[in-house]
Amino acid sequence: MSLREINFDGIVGPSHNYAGLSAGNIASTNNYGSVSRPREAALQGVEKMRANLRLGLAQGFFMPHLRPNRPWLDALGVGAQERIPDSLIGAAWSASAMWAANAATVSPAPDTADGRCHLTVANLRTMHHRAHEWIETLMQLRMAFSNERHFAVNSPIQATFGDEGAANHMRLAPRHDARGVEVFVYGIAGGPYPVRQHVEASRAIARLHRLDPNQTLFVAQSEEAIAAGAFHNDVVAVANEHVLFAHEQAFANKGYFYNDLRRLLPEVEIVEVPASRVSLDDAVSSYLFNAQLVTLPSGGMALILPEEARANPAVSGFLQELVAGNGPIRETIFVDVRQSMSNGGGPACLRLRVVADPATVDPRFIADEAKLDAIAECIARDWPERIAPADLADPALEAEVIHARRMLLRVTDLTVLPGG
Ligand code: SUG
Repeated sequence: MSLREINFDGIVGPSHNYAGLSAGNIASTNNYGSVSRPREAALQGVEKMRANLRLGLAQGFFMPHLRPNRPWLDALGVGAQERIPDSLIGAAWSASAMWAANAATVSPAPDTADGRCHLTVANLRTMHHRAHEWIETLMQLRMAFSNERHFAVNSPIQATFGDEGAANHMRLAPRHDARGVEVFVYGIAGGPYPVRQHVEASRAIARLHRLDPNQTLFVAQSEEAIAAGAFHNDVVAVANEHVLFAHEQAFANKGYFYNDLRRLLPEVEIVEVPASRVSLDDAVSSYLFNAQLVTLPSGGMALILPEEARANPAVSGFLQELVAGNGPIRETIFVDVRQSMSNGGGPACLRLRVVADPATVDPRFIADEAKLDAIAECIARDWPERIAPADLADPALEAEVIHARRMLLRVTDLTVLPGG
């Protein structure tokens, strides 16, 4: 059994659009009403996966969900052929399942009492356009990780407590396949914005995953970070193996947190970015921390960053110094995920990390070059080129996006999913 990190990216669905649905997510709010480019968005995502494969990283993917979500609308009393009420149309059409970091919280096998990798699907209850994702996410995870000798897939935490999955969870370990420290980050207050991760949800997940309480930390996000637009912790911090890369203002009581971390993992390296170098506003607009921090097969670590980070002078100046120094992060790689970024989703939002032996995962969810070629071909042929807000009411567009996704399900042999 060889455990390694596999990044599962959410393929951007054909209904990708800018509906301004996420208060506290500045990009989503600012781009409300813009014309989206679903084909370009999805191809940008495929290119990111392709680049990661070429780095020698293990790559998987999840399917976009059935949108508009007619079964959900049906349960809300909107008949199959009926016009969708304005109050529901954005949520019904949202392609937000692309942000796989919000699909689930994952505790790899070395951390759990039963030696299995545990996944708990996120309820995403705070934003109503995301609160209906978990049903199809659960189906896909139960397929991808159906091998019960190696995986346990839990249904979501009751909606009493908000849970947004891996975006608020970090794991630090000497190596991916060694026992680690799991850090659950939650919100208490966020100025004018809703807090999306509740500590009670995090505690429940830690119990359900049978984590060792002595190896588990619960850390509050700072209110200023949430107020500046860090609606998830992964907008201001990212961890990989023994490295934590974080903004100075990410956490409420960082002194306690860093002390605990150093006690539990003496080899930890904390790379903190001072606010005097990169302000919270620059961190949020550039998504510096929404990078994938990965260990390359050669041993060093690289940050896979959005182009927006290179374009920001304060951030790119900092990054140049970072890789020139003697720290653990040796390389920066920039990717164009602008369509996703315009809704507040950077490279790290688009992926869910699972430490597992790829041979134990359903191969339909594992990427290789040939499969990515076939997926890209389907997207280039069938995904709409653009969607303006008014188009969402068009029955012809509805038929087009349903057809496009069905074609993708055929290409990937996943027609058992809804709408297939
Ligand atoms: O939940 N945006 C997503 C972005 C999620 C980013 N994920 C992580 N940080 N891990 C959100 O706010 C915008 C959709 C719209 O407005 O049309 C949206 O849902």
